[in-house]
Amino acid sequence: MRFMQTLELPFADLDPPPTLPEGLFHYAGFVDEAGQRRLYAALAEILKAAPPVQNRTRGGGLTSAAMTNCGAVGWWSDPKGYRYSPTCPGTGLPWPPIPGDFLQLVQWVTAKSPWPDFTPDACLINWYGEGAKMGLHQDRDERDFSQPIVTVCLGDSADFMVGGLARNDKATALKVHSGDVLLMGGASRMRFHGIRKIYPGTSPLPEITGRYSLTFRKAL
Ligand SMILES: O=C(O)CCC(=O)C(=O)O
Repeated sequence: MRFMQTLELPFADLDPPPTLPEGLFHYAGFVDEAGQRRLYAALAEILKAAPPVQNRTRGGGLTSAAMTNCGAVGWWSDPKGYRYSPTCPGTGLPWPPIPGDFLQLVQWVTAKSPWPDFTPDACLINWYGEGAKMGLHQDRDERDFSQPIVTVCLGDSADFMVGGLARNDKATALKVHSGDVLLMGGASRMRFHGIRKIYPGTSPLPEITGRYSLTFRKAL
Protein backbone atom coordinates (compact mmCIF):
# COMPACT_ATOMS: atom_id res chain seq x y z
CA MET A 1 0.00 0.00 0.00
CA ARG A 2 1.51 3.31 -0.99
CA PHE A 3 -0.22 5.57 1.48
CA MET A 4 -0.28 4.41 5.12
CA GLN A 5 2.21 1.54 5.35
CA THR A 6 5.44 2.83 3.97
CA LEU A 7 7.68 5.30 5.71
CA GLU A 8 9.33 5.98 2.37
CA LEU A 9 6.94 8.65 1.17
CA PRO A 10 6.16 8.99 -2.52
CA PHE A 11 7.67 12.46 -2.83
CA ALA A 12 9.15 11.59 -6.20
CA ASP A 13 5.57 11.78 -7.47
CA LEU A 14 4.92 15.19 -6.02
CA ASP A 15 6.22 17.33 -8.86
CA PRO A 16 3.21 19.15 -10.32
CA PRO A 17 2.71 18.99 -14.09
CA PRO A 18 4.21 22.19 -15.52
CA THR A 19 0.95 23.44 -17.00
CA LEU A 20 -0.75 24.05 -13.65
CA PRO A 21 -0.74 27.59 -12.32
CA GLU A 22 1.55 28.58 -9.45
CA GLY A 23 0.26 27.33 -6.11
CA LEU A 24 -1.97 24.59 -7.57
CA PHE A 25 -0.65 21.04 -7.21
CA HIS A 26 -2.33 17.88 -8.52
CA TYR A 27 -0.98 14.67 -7.01
CA ALA A 28 -2.56 12.11 -9.31
CA GLY A 29 -2.94 8.66 -7.76
CA PHE A 30 -1.42 9.73 -4.44
CA VAL A 31 -3.55 7.24 -2.49
CA ASP A 32 -3.62 3.70 -3.86
CA GLU A 33 -6.72 1.48 -3.71
CA ALA A 34 -5.84 -0.06 -0.35
CA GLY A 35 -5.33 3.42 1.08
CA GLN A 36 -8.61 4.62 -0.45
CA ARG A 37 -10.38 1.68 1.17
CA ARG A 38 -8.90 2.62 4.50
CA LEU A 39 -9.92 6.26 4.10
CA TYR A 40 -13.41 5.20 3.11
CA ALA A 41 -13.73 2.99 6.21
CA ALA A 42 -13.03 6.06 8.36
CA LEU A 43 -15.31 8.19 6.21
CA ALA A 44 -18.17 5.67 6.56
CA GLU A 45 -18.11 6.16 10.34
CA ILE A 46 -18.45 9.93 9.88
CA LEU A 47 -21.30 9.48 7.41
CA LYS A 48 -23.15 7.36 9.99
CA ALA A 49 -22.67 9.92 12.76
CA ALA A 50 -23.37 12.99 10.60
CA PRO A 51 -25.16 11.99 7.37
CA PRO A 52 -24.61 14.35 4.42
CA VAL A 53 -27.48 16.63 3.48
CA GLN A 54 -28.14 19.05 0.67
CA ASN A 55 -27.93 22.47 2.26
CA ARG A 56 -30.03 25.54 1.66
CA THR A 57 -28.07 28.24 -0.12
CA ARG A 58 -28.22 31.95 0.66
CA GLY A 59 -30.56 32.29 -2.30
CA GLY A 60 -32.93 29.67 -0.84
CA GLY A 61 -32.10 26.87 -3.31
CA LEU A 62 -30.48 23.56 -2.47
CA THR A 63 -26.82 22.65 -2.98
CA SER A 64 -26.40 20.02 -5.66
CA ALA A 65 -23.82 18.10 -3.59
CA ALA A 66 -24.77 16.75 -0.16
CA MET A 67 -22.47 17.91 2.63
CA THR A 68 -21.23 16.96 6.05
CA ASN A 69 -18.11 17.73 8.06
CA CYS A 70 -15.59 16.49 10.54
CA GLY A 71 -13.29 18.62 12.65
CA ALA A 72 -13.46 21.29 15.32
CA VAL A 73 -15.71 23.30 13.04
CA GLY A 74 -17.65 22.50 9.89
CA TRP A 75 -18.66 24.64 6.93
CA TRP A 76 -22.37 25.22 6.65
CA SER A 77 -24.75 27.04 4.38
CA ASP A 78 -28.31 28.14 4.94
CA PRO A 79 -30.43 31.16 4.03
CA LYS A 80 -28.60 33.13 6.79
CA GLY A 81 -25.35 32.70 4.86
CA TYR A 82 -22.12 30.73 4.86
CA ARG A 83 -20.14 30.07 8.03
CA TYR A 84 -18.13 27.64 10.13
CA SER A 85 -19.97 26.09 13.04
CA PRO A 86 -18.66 23.86 15.90
CA THR A 87 -21.88 21.84 15.81
CA CYS A 88 -24.02 20.38 13.07
CA PRO A 89 -26.89 22.85 12.75
CA GLY A 90 -29.21 19.97 11.81
CA THR A 91 -28.59 17.84 14.91
CA GLY A 92 -26.99 20.32 17.34
CA LEU A 93 -24.18 17.77 17.90
CA PRO A 94 -20.45 18.50 17.56
CA TRP A 95 -18.95 17.31 14.27
CA PRO A 96 -17.00 14.03 14.51
CA PRO A 97 -13.25 14.60 14.92
CA ILE A 98 -10.96 14.40 11.88
CA PRO A 99 -9.71 10.76 11.80
CA GLY A 100 -5.99 10.17 12.33
CA ASP A 101 -5.62 8.60 8.86
CA PHE A 102 -7.00 11.78 7.25
CA LEU A 103 -4.59 13.97 9.21
CA GLN A 104 -1.64 11.75 8.35
CA LEU A 105 -2.48 11.92 4.66
CA VAL A 106 -2.70 15.71 4.77
CA GLN A 107 0.63 15.86 6.56
CA TRP A 108 2.28 13.69 3.91
CA VAL A 109 0.90 15.86 1.15
CA THR A 110 1.99 19.14 2.69
CA ALA A 111 5.28 18.02 4.27
CA LYS A 112 7.40 19.01 1.28
CA SER A 113 5.06 21.72 0.02
CA PRO A 114 5.45 25.43 0.81
CA TRP A 115 3.03 24.80 3.74
CA PRO A 116 4.67 22.05 5.83
CA ASP A 117 2.97 23.24 9.04
CA PHE A 118 -0.56 23.19 7.66
CA THR A 119 -2.86 21.80 10.38
CA PRO A 120 -6.49 21.62 9.29
CA ASP A 121 -9.25 22.14 11.84
CA ALA A 122 -12.09 21.60 9.35
CA CYS A 123 -12.85 18.95 6.76
CA LEU A 124 -15.84 19.55 4.51
CA ILE A 125 -17.12 16.35 2.94
CA ASN A 126 -19.06 16.74 -0.30
CA TRP A 127 -20.95 13.86 -1.85
CA TYR A 128 -21.88 14.05 -5.53
CA GLY A 129 -24.50 11.69 -6.89
CA GLU A 130 -25.21 11.39 -10.61
CA GLY A 131 -25.73 14.86 -12.12
CA ALA A 132 -24.45 16.74 -9.05
CA LYS A 133 -22.01 19.60 -9.54
CA MET A 134 -20.60 22.60 -7.74
CA GLY A 135 -20.48 26.06 -9.30
CA LEU A 136 -17.29 28.09 -9.54
CA HIS A 137 -16.56 29.71 -6.21
CA GLN A 138 -13.74 30.90 -3.95
CA ASP A 139 -13.17 29.50 -0.46
CA ARG A 140 -13.28 32.70 1.57
CA ASP A 141 -14.86 31.92 4.94
CA GLU A 142 -11.52 31.03 6.57
CA ARG A 143 -9.58 33.50 8.71
CA ASP A 144 -6.13 33.09 7.21
CA PHE A 145 -5.77 32.87 3.45
CA SER A 146 -2.04 32.15 3.80
CA GLN A 147 -3.14 28.61 4.73
CA PRO A 148 -3.76 26.25 1.77
CA ILE A 149 -6.66 23.93 0.96
CA VAL A 150 -6.12 20.20 0.49
CA THR A 151 -8.74 18.17 -1.39
CA VAL A 152 -8.81 14.36 -1.50
CA CYS A 153 -10.93 12.61 -4.15
CA LEU A 154 -12.70 9.30 -3.47
CA GLY A 155 -15.06 7.41 -5.76
CA ASP A 156 -16.16 8.52 -9.22
CA SER A 157 -13.92 10.61 -11.47
CA ALA A 158 -14.86 14.24 -12.06
CA ASP A 159 -14.03 17.41 -13.97
CA PHE A 160 -12.50 19.77 -11.41
CA MET A 161 -12.74 23.27 -12.88
CA VAL A 162 -9.83 25.61 -12.33
CA GLY A 163 -10.63 29.26 -12.91
CA GLY A 164 -8.76 32.47 -12.27
CA LEU A 165 -8.89 35.03 -9.49
CA ALA A 166 -11.97 36.74 -10.94
CA ARG A 167 -15.32 35.03 -11.35
CA ASN A 168 -15.45 35.56 -15.10
CA ASP A 169 -11.92 34.36 -15.83
CA LYS A 170 -11.79 31.37 -18.15
CA ALA A 171 -11.90 28.02 -16.32
CA THR A 172 -10.33 24.80 -17.57
CA ALA A 173 -11.15 21.23 -16.59
CA LEU A 174 -8.71 19.05 -14.68
CA LYS A 175 -9.86 15.43 -14.69
CA VAL A 176 -9.54 14.01 -11.19
CA HIS A 177 -9.84 10.40 -10.08
CA SER A 178 -10.24 8.46 -6.87
CA GLY A 179 -7.02 8.72 -4.85
CA ASP A 180 -5.96 12.06 -6.36
CA VAL A 181 -5.08 14.95 -4.06
CA LEU A 182 -5.19 18.64 -4.92
CA LEU A 183 -3.40 21.39 -3.05
CA MET A 184 -4.32 25.05 -3.58
CA GLY A 185 -2.27 27.67 -1.83
CA GLY A 186 -0.27 30.86 -2.29
CA ALA A 187 -1.04 32.44 -5.66
CA SER A 188 -3.82 29.86 -6.19
CA ARG A 189 -5.45 30.03 -2.73
CA MET A 190 -8.22 32.33 -3.95
CA ARG A 191 -8.60 30.74 -7.37
CA PHE A 192 -12.20 30.09 -8.45
CA HIS A 193 -12.88 26.37 -8.69
CA GLY A 194 -15.80 23.97 -8.91
CA ILE A 195 -17.02 20.62 -10.19
CA ARG A 196 -18.50 20.57 -13.70
CA LYS A 197 -19.56 16.94 -13.71
CA ILE A 198 -18.86 13.56 -12.29
CA TYR A 199 -18.49 10.36 -14.32
CA PRO A 200 -20.95 7.88 -12.73
CA GLY A 201 -19.80 4.30 -12.30
CA THR A 202 -16.06 5.07 -12.56
CA SER A 203 -15.21 4.53 -8.89
CA PRO A 204 -12.48 1.88 -8.56
CA LEU A 205 -14.02 0.87 -5.22
CA PRO A 206 -17.40 -0.86 -5.67
CA GLU A 207 -18.43 0.15 -2.15
CA ILE A 208 -18.40 3.83 -3.14
CA THR A 209 -21.35 5.21 -5.06
CA GLY A 210 -20.81 8.65 -6.56
CA ARG A 211 -17.93 10.91 -5.59
CA TYR A 212 -16.73 12.17 -2.24
CA SER A 213 -14.34 15.06 -1.83
CA LEU A 214 -12.65 15.71 1.49
CA THR A 215 -11.67 19.36 1.65
CA PHE A 216 -9.28 20.22 4.47
CA ARG A 217 -8.96 23.80 5.61
CA LYS A 218 -7.68 25.83 8.52
CA ALA A 219 -10.82 27.77 9.31
CA LEU A 220 -10.10 29.37 12.70
O1 LIG B 1 -15.45 18.45 -4.73
C1 LIG B 1 -14.44 19.09 -4.98
O2 LIG B 1 -13.42 18.57 -5.39
C2 LIG B 1 -14.46 20.57 -4.79
C3 LIG B 1 -14.98 20.94 -3.45
C4 LIG B 1 -14.97 22.42 -3.23
O3 LIG B 1 -14.65 23.18 -4.09
C5 LIG B 1 -15.35 22.95 -1.94
O4 LIG B 1 -15.77 22.19 -1.05
O5 LIG B 1 -15.25 24.18 -1.76
